[in-house]
Amino acid sequence: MSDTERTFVMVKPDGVQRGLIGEIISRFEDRGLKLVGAKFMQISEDLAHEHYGEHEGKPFFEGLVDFITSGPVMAMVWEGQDATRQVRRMMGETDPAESDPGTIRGDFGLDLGRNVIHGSDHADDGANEREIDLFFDEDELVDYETVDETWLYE
Ligand code: IDP
Repeated sequence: MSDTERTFVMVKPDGVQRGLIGEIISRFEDRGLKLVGAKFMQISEDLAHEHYGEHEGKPFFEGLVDFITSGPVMAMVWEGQDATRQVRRMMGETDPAESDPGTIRGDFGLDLGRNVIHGSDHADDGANEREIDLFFDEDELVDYETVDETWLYE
């Protein structure tokens, strides 16, 4: 196996309210990714500002903070080969309307402001580690091997 990495994923409040946590987790499990951390939580205003800091000042920023703090989220860390990029491919585009059927946003969303899931941006170097650090303490992440790794990786 090469390029094993961890990536931060979050089912947003709309995904939680719509009962999509299990479906989304199943997709990543089926793909062969390994869950190494999970936290069902409510995001504070401070955490929202930190997490979405790059969007501060944009017209949609306040609405985004209101939305992401409006109800619980399922924060997770998934591990696997090329995990950050593969999760993004499975998520689809930022706008569900532009996302292909078969992707999470393409199957479960219609509107840009309600796009169900967040995943670290693979084009933003180090975003995965930064976001994992923001949401998880080191001792909340688990190192373990699964029985099928020999059959997932050459
Ligand atoms: P990403 O979630 O696909 O990485 P980003 O550009 O980082 O996309 O935007 C973060 C989040 O901000 C999006 O997932 C979406 O919820 C929200 N967002 C981005 N652009 C808009 C917009 O133009 N209107 C409303 N919400 C937006």
